[in-house]
Amino acid sequence: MASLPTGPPISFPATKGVLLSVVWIGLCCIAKINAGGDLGRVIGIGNNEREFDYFKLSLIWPGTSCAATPRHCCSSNACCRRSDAPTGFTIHGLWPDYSDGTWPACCPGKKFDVNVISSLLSTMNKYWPSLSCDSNISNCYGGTGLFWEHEWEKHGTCSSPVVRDEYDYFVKTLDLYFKYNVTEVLKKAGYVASNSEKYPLEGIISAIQTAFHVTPELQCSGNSIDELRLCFSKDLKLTDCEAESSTKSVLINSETSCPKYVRLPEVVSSI
Ligand code: U2P
Repeated sequence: MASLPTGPPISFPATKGVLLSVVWIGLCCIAKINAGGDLGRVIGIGNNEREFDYFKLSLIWPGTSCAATPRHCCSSNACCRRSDAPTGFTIHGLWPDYSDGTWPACCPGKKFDVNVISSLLSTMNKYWPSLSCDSNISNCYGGTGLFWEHEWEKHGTCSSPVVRDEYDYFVKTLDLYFKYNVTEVLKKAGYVASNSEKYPLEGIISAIQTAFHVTPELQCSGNSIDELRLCFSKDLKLTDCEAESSTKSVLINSETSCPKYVRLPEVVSSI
C-alpha cells in the first residue's frame, strides 16, 4: 500500500501564519468591494500590485455634486455650509492609474492617521472638503470614515514610489491643485458658476488647453459638469488625459460624456 509522503511536521505557529494570510487576503477583497463601488476596474490585491502608469488629479464641481445629495446634511458635509459653501472646483483626489483604463486600489500601507496632516487641515477643509457625510464614505477595511481616509487608503497607498507617505500624498495633491488653478482659468475665460447659463463644452476644453497645453477629462451628470480631471506623468508633469478620451472630438461626441452645452451650477446650500 502506498504510504503518504512524510514531511516536516507543521508547527502551530506556521498554521496560524497561513490562516492569518487567508484572513488578510479576505479582508482585502472585502475592502475593495466596499471602498470602490467600481470593482470591475480595480485590480490587484496585496503586494503583487504593479506600479501605476500615470496620475489623475480629479476635481469636483460642488454645485453638481451637492445637488445630487440635497438632504444628507451633517457637520462634515461642505454642501451644507450655506454662505461658506465652496464656489469653485474642490479636490476629489490624486489617483494613480494604469494606461489600460484600470487602476490599483487599497494597496497595503499605513492606515490613515489624521494627526499626520494636522498642519494641513484648515487648507484641506476649504479646498478638499467632503461633500457628503462621513458615515457614507467607505474605507478600505470594511468600515466608514473621513473622505481623506478613503482617498489615502484607496489611492494614496498605491501611489508609491512617487508618493512617500500619507503627508506627502496630501501635500503633493494640494500643490498640484494650487499650481494648476482650473477655477481661475475658467473664470478668466468667462466660465463661472451660474444657475442660468449654459456654456459650450468646446470652449471650456479650449480654455484649459490654452492655459495648460493639455486636454483634460470631463465627466458630467446630465448637462452639469461633475468632475474635471488633469493628468500627470509620474514626474508630475502635465500630460493629456488619453486613457479614456484622447481628443477633443471624442470628448464632445462620446455618448457617455458631456453634452455640447454644459452647466456649472452654483451650490444651493441645503440645511
Ligand atoms: O468613477 C467612479 C470612481 O472610480 C474611481 N476612479 C475613477 C477613474 C479613475 O481613473 N480612477 C479611479 O480611481 C474613483 O473612486 P473614488 O476615489 O471616488 O472612490 C471614482 O469616483
